[in-house]
Amino acid sequence: MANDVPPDGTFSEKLRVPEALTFDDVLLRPKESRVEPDEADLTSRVSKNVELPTPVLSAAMDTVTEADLAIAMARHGGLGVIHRNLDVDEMARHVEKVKRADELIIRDVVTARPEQTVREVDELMAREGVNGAPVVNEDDEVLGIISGTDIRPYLEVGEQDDVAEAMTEEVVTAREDTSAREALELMYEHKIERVPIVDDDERLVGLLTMQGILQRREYDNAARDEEGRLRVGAAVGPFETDRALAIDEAGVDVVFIDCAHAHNLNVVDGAREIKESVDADVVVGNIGTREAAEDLVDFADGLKVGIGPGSICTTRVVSGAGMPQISAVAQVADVASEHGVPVIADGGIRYSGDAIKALAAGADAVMLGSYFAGTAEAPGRVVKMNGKKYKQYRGMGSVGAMQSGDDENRYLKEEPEQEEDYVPEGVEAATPYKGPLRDELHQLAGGMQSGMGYVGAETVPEFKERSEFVRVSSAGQAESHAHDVVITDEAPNYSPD
Ligand code: RVP
Repeated sequence: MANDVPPDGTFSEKLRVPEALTFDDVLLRPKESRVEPDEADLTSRVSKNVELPTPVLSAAMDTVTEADLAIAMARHGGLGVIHRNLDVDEMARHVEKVKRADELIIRDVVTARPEQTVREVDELMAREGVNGAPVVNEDDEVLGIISGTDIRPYLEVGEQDDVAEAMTEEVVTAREDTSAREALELMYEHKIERVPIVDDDERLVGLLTMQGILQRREYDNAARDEEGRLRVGAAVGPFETDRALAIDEAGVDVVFIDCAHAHNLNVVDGAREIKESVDADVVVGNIGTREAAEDLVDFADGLKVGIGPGSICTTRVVSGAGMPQISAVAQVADVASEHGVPVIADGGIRYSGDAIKALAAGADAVMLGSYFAGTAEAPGRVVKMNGKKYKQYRGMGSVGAMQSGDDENRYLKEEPEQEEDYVPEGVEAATPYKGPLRDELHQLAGGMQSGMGYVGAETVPEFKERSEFVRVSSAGQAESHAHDVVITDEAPNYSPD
């Protein structure tokens, strides 16, 4: 009855609901600035002990992050998070591959024995992808070094001589504390390309190569650990302590507890147990509310935010639950920042502008899936449709991803007997092929720096402090995009939805 209608028009207390906002609802308010965008420093933390030059993460999805993409991400300042649709040993190998990719001192050295034949060593080096190997005895003492140049003349004349015959006996070695510069000087002086590293008993403990040193120089903005190795993250289910221990042992920098709803209290217990078992930092997610943050800040090294914003995610329509991403990030960050716990905004980021808005809302770093799934380094084949190149991209809660994973999949309710039994919360899709990751990350970081320039902030903490939002109407949103024109040449950082 009309008399029951309260003055503000709501019919029920239940409908007095808070508003929640997402990326397109807000813009950064431009402010007085002397900051040139290329001077803006994006350095920020993803977890209590891990800082990145570019606070951007690639999603733990089976069409996004394996070792190759994680290597490229870390070389350009970000962090790849290896997905967990892999068996534990294989996953540990992906982590090790990243950690070993740019090692200054190679620890896992390919060696030869003096009694091996030249042909055997040639085959060994081809298999391992190296062009030289220290020759050691059974006590690992260095006797010589053999390279492709030593071997080739023997192979030409079809000789089967042993390595002792072909190797260079005068080996220039160095100690563990040799710097890259000293090693280069040694190599220059002796016209060599590799220097075995030996301990006080002259036993081989590693190898420095010219290629390794030069490669390191090329990536001067890389995300590295204290020993100079590339950083890497990897995902585990909330009850997968064994997987967590295996990747921790393999040297992972950050373990990501990967769950669709980390405010499930059983998940909180599982995550706490994993945190107590590993040395690496532990980031817990995903969450989307203040209360969830309150229940996790006492042990988590980082919190990951996103309930339903992902491009391939149908959680909100399937379950009816979710939280628009800017509001979710802001709520979690309010709590987390008081406890010094970094926040990662995960999902829904289409443009660099979205990424920097996430930081303005309080995130310390951002995670993206679709943005990187089309890069050359992402797993999967390039396919051609209507003359255009695409790569597969699918939600980890899609039927396909659930079928190829184990029963710890974050979206799986119970082990299904047939395809129709799955209740997916994600779709399988394709995304345009984009070429090398480097160019994508460059556009993303460059756009984020522009945002810092408009707000007048030189560092991320300053940006978070200074930035303010304005609310945008739907007319304002339309005005933001290219409009009333026909785009003739696609920009590298913009394509209309
Ligand atoms: P986007 O960058 O918008 O493609 O979103 C990627 C994020 O989506 C992931 O990091 C993850 O949190 C979420 N995701 C992954 N699979 C699914 C799903 O199937 N629902 N959602």
